[in-house]
Amino acid sequence: MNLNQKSLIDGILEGDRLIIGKAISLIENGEKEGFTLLKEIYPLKKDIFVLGITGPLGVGKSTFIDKIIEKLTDEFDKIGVLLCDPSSPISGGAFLGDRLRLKTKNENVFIRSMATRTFPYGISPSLPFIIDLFSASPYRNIIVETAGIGQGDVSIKNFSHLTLVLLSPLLGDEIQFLKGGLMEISDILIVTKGDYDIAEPFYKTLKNSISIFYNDLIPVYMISSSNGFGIDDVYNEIMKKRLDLFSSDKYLEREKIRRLETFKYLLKELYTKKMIEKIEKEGDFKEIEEGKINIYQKILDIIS
Ligand SMILES: Nc1nc2c(ncn2[C@@H]2O[C@H](COP(=O)(O)OP(=O)(O)O)[C@@H](O)[C@H]2O)c(=O)[nH]1
Ligand SMILES: [Mg+2]
Repeated sequence: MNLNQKSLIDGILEGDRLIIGKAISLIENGEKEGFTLLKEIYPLKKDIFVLGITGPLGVGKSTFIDKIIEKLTDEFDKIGVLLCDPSSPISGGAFLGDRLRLKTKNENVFIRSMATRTFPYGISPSLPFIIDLFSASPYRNIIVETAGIGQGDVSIKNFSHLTLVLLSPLLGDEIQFLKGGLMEISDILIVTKGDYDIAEPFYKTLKNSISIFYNDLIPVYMISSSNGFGIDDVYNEIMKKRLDLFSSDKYLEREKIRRLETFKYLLKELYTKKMIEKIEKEGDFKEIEEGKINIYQKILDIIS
């Protein structure tokens, strides 16, 4: 470990915001230095709590987070917020609009927006590694907002300890929700924009469906981030479930999943990338283009 790395690690352990920001950039850029850093801090990790917040674009995720941060900062010393912002499919650039919704100026809240780039999932490509980074820092109560761009968002379940699914009465989400596998991942269901008249019947129908199909196993709430309705109830439910996690085997079970999924994710993201680069370097791409290589033979050679 060189001096530079040592000061990075010390900065992360101490919660130095500038250094954590720098470390995130190293990881996001896929630089080897970032992964060397992760290797060094892996043994220094402590228990982390990741609250995943998902639901379609525009449902009110960021606005809800803004409300819930106020309460979380009363309870916990430091809060990390990771926003997976949808990237524009045309320009490839991120809107980074989520950041604008979060108004907190609290020094103990670390907020980072991360573009999803052209990544097919609703999470940013480096999110699982950044969660590991945070677990060595004092920011060990983390909120993650997914991009809300499609079915890929459900992958958040693999990396969070508690998953909140938000649905808006305005988007006709019920069908989308039933189709998209969101039901399977939700620990708490939240109907947003409760200040609209149509919210109440939507909420009742949803609650009814949950009681029929899921035996009331998933709690359902209605909130309004505009007038504050229901926010306290959701907060109390989160805290209740958090306590339940830590006082049972459930936390360890979720951690087992998170560790393994993070490793598989590393393989998918980095190993595949390296393999493609290697094959390209060897000049095989040209021959593949020209039909000189039997691609199925090539794959058999690689995997055997
Ligand atoms: N009326 C009303 N509008 C809301 C509420 N929550 C969010 N919004 C609005 O819905 C839009 C999308 O909210 P945003 O939090 O960015 O959604 P996200 O894409 O899920 O993060 C914004 O214009 C918000 O002001 C709410 O409780 N009531
Ligand atoms: Mg948002």
